[in-house]
Amino acid sequence: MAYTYDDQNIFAKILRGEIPNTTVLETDHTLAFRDIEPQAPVHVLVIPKGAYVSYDHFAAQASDAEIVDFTRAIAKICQMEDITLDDNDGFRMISNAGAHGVQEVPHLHVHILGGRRMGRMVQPAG
Ligand code: DGP
Repeated sequence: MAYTYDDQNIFAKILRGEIPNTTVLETDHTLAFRDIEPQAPVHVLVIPKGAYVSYDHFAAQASDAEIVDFTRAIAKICQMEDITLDDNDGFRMISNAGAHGVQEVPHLHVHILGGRRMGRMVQPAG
């Protein structure tokens, strides 16, 4: 099945520099920036620069270089934000996809949340 990517989504506009962001890290294939409505003391969004709508799309079709870059960027961000498990209290990582995942922005993003206990993972449907 083909994935459909809407290049007018807000993160595509951020990647094109049409909308400002507070960048945490930029690499060859990845951009990480602070969420505009943070849900925790640390709330970073990590996105690939490529046109992928969801994690399954990325995992299936991105190049090895993109996948390695994205994954290593997540490690780096956790270190930069002091939420790694080697010396800190950890974090939650979420990637919503589609209607059931309640994804608002249709460009793959991973939320990295930390700095407080996150509570139960899944809330009642809303
Ligand atoms: P999701 O429901 O997983 O698609 O989350 C989308 C997130 O994107 C949500 O936490 C708010 C954030 N967001 C939406 N618009 C902007 C924006 O213009 N800038 C930034 N930094 N974050 C945004």
